[in-house]
Amino acid sequence: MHPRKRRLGLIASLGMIALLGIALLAAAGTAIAQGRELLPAGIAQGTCDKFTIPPQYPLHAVGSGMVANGTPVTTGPQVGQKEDIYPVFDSVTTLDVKLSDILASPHALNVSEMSQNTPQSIACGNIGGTQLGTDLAIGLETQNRSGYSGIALLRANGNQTLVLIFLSQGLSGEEAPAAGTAAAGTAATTSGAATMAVSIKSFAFSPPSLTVAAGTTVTWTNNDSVAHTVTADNGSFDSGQIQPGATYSHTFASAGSVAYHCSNHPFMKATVSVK
Ligand SMILES: [Cu+2]
Repeated sequence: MHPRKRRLGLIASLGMIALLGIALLAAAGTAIAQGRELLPAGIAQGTCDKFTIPPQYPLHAVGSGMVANGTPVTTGPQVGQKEDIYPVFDSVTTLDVKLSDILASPHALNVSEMSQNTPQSIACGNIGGTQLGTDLAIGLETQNRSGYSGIALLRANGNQTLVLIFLSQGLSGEEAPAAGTAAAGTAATTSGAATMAVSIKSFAFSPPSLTVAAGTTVTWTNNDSVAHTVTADNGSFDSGQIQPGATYSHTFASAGSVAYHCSNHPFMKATVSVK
């Protein structure tokens, strides 16, 4: 699709987002998985290809349920559909600068992820486009194959500018699930079988809690469109990057409970209990 056409479509969507305002922000917070991964954000001089660091206008970090200038909102229960939902990360910042001043020279809105204590850009948008009243909506393009993309809204408000960021991951679509993966949505599964399957889909491990007999081999299949890892919290196993469609297996020899996570997306957490 032509980028400009896509951007116009995004602006149309943004109109609704702007109208829904805080109500939508609260809803976005509830859609987030547990955990608060914070993604540093800012408006920098330059373009997404080359911008200054640190940013001229730092923004509140993008995270789950970060409403009202960095104050977290209490996340509610999981509601609505359980599958194929995409957690939305958000950020709201009021800057003490006029939007027209930001627009007076080239600026880019960049969101980063801390990778080994170094910020790496994961989504970025050059600030420009058609202003709708006081609002300018921009698309945030995936950077460094992060899978993150989204929309930012910059709203002129006198001498201030309200900046809203909505970011999600995997929105460009997923590949068809591989055959033979575990059914999703099961809270806990018990089995004495020698092999068990866990599906990685929509940025979640399914089932999130698995109970197996000692000696069982568990196979994880990545049914998402981005890479994930299966990493034991205690370091006893680590898959490395599991590309979309690929699998990883680990045999649990001794009894005990092992929590694990995805090192790319620390909010992805699950447990295997070995009896
Ligand atoms: Cu992951």
